[in-house]
Amino acid sequence: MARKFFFPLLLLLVTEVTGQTAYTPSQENLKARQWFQDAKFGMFIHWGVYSVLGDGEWVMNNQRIDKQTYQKLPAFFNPVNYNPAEWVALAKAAGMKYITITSKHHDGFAMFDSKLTDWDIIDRTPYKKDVLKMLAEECRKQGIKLFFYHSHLDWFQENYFPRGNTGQTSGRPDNGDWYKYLDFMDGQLRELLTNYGEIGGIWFDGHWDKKNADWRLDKTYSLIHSLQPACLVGNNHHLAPFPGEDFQMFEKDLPGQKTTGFNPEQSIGQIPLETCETMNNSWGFNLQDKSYKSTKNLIQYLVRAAGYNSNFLLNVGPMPDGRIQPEFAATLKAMGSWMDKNGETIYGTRGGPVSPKTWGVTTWKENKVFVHILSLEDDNLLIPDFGKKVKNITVYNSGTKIKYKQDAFGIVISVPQEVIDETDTILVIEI
Ligand code: FHN
Repeated sequence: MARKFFFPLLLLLVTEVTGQTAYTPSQENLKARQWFQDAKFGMFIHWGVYSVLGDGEWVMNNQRIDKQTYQKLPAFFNPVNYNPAEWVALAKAAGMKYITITSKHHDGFAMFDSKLTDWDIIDRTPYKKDVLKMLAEECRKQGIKLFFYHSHLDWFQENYFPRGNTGQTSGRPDNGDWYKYLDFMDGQLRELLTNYGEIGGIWFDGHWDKKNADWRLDKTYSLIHSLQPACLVGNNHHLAPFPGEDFQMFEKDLPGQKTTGFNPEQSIGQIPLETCETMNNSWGFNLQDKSYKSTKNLIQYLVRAAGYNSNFLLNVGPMPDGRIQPEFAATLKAMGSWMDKNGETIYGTRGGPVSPKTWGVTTWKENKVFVHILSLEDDNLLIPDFGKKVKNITVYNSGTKIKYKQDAFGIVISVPQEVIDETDTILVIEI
């Protein structure tokens, strides 16, 4: 077959089969992926008018509030204590390198100045300021990358029709133009990728609400990459990655784990990975949720994520007055102290040569393998052979020499009790 017909036909076939054309990331996108994998740790922020009710970000759906009633809420959203410089400084103090904030969650409310709807922070709240623009400027000033979480799912727009599994009690008419909704969504993404400077990535969520719909991902992803080629696209659809996606996220689970039921069908793709988790059990501000995870638990989550070659996106749900609750701030600062001492074993590493174990994980950077022992079962540790000759093994930070024996089967390491750290005993294998 003449070449001039073969490739267009192949492209058409790929499109038909996957609904997506083959995607070739640009050089700046590939560079951004490297940066992302090196960054390792980010702050997730779920913030919206729902925070006024203090019952999480699903309150509109869970309390069966119709949109007429829900529209009363923005009038009470006046975050007079919002200080983006403090938020960014707190993220940095925690050792975080990027922030992913909700530009629009499922309630459809735009936390930015959108010209496509008055259902936004400028037109509907007494605060009348673009909190995302303020944050974007502060992130640029303090050297933190900014990503936007943008919900595919929308409980407010009437063109989000046929509706999906949720938002059935939002009081919308039983008609609408699905492709007009997608045009509206693409229009808001154009605003976010045009008016807020360099955007590190777009974190989509909500595809799962209408799994079989024509989400026109190809068109949306192409729009994003045409506006900002380095902008990383991720989609929390809990499926294997689609073409056009630059990173893959997992929710409340390490990559490949299926402990929460969120990711039953999700296989691990060949693109950078990220897992996300809450500091209590809520994404959006929840007044009553005091089930705070310990600093140790969250540090170990971060370490395990790195061992799974994944980033860790840790969430805060700011209060309606604009403050991040003190319990979260204290834990984030404690995590930052740990990162100050041990960040070298996390930042810029990749998953180690030994697959994650119950005792812990390994991370790898240049000629060093960092062994993160999180729960040692006995005094000797067996590291299966990974094809490298060991030069020496020491305790990270102290440099204390560690006894070991290497043979064809692997490395047996003797871990003396006195070097055990109850959060993370880090050994350095120099190869
Ligand atoms: O429904 C959302 C939820 O509100 C939150 O944004 C999380 C964050 O990963 N994602 C969805 C639940 O899977």
